[in-house]
Amino acid sequence: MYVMSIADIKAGLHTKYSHQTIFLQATDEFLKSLEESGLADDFSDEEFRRLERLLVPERIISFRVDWIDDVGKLQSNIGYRVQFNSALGPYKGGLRFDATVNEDVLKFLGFEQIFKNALTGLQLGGGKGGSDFNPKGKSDNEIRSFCQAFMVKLHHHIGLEKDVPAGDIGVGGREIGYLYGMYKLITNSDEGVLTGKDELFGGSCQRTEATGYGVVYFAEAMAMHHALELKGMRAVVSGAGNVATYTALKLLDKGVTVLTLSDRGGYLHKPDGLTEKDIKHVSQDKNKGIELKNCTVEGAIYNEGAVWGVEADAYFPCATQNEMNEAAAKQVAKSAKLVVEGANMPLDAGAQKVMKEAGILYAPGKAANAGGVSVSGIEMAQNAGHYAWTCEQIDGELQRIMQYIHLQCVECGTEDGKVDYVKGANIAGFRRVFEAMRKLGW
Ligand code: NDP
Ligand code: 2IT
Repeated sequence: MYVMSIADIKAGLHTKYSHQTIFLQATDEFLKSLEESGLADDFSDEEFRRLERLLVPERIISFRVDWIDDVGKLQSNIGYRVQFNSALGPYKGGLRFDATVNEDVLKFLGFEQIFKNALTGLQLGGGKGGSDFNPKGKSDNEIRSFCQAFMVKLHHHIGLEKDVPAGDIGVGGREIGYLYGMYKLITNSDEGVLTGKDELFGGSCQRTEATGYGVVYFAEAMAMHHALELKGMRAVVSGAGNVATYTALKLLDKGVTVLTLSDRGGYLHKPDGLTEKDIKHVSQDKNKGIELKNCTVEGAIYNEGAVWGVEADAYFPCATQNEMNEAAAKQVAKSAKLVVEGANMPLDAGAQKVMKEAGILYAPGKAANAGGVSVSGIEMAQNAGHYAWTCEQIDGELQRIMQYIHLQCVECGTEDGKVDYVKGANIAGFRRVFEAMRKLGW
């Protein structure tokens, strides 16, 4: 029997992967966009078959990671790499180290990454990996021991023209350094197989800042397209990690008042606006493992719970998936003009619906947070050419790519004069990957 509709494909996924609810949330959103676009109305059987294939990872690798903690005890975790789609180039996407990591979470992230990477216009396939290793409270020695053990297992499966990992939650510059150090030792090669490396050994200027900066460049393009100005707006930023920090700092540059930062425990709220010094101070404390409730920022109040009750003009969820639910979105919708995702899928399906019904300008992560992987792509190009670009060149290229992604969202997501950025991003990304799969004979 041939599959003849999107509804059949969706039903098939829900039957087979009923236990993978986060992955299904991501595929449901994508299939809804495809349905709304009408693109599949004339699909042949072959095209439906190809669509089914796009929804199944090309390969999932999982492995045990054994390491020794500071008291000499043998510890074990599970490591993964989801190599989702390589139609456009080598698998590319981050590694997440967090207690919540499992195959479901990494399949969702890998799936999102396919379309995000397609939108950048670069030659990048989609993948994601990581481990349920919890870095919280671990010593530097334990982090290094884990990273080295993880790479012993992962190195078989990655390569410059095969699969190029980077960072994500729990994996920053320090972890990338330890991972890359082990890769170099095992393989006796200096191919830049990871991105987000230190500039001392092949890293790119501005990769650390790229995701957050890109989020703001995207927000700026969105605002401009709708005759709004970021300057003078008040913004709520969630998270206090890499993406949140550089989103907040770039917002300051643009004349936006940044009211908040948050972590798993609660949020810091400074009604007069956090200064550059405040944001850098919080970031330094967080990098030392200090919780937000113990960070002292003059003029700021710490509250437990989620940040979404704070009134603002623009909201930048930069922490994690499903951090904003429908109830929170209703609070946000009271004052929001813009909601721009720095994290991957921070709005759940109910929250997305609220934004749509309220007519709020809302950009999904796969479009707005693509600046990180874009500069990763530029890092790969620099490594391949054995030459470092200047920071000015990289920032210029990052701005160009974010504007190009915005344009694609407008082209594929505009209906009745309104831009549906979710539909625009899904459809523009999909077209590129689907066409490549066809031409490759897949
Ligand atoms: P970091 O580890 O640097 O920071 C993560 C932040 O999110 C921390 O403040 C953390 O709080 C908070 N957080 C994590 N899990 C939860 C949770 N369950 N509830 C509430 N807060 C939580 O990660 P990044 O900044 O790199 O990543 C943030 C998001 O951005 C992720 O969705 C990631 O996939 C996405 N992203 C990252 C890119 C990158 O280049 N790094 C690129 C594109 C997207 P705490 O400090 O308490 O742990
Ligand atoms: O979600 C993401 O885009 C990332 N974590 C960055 C991926 C990358 O390869 O730079």
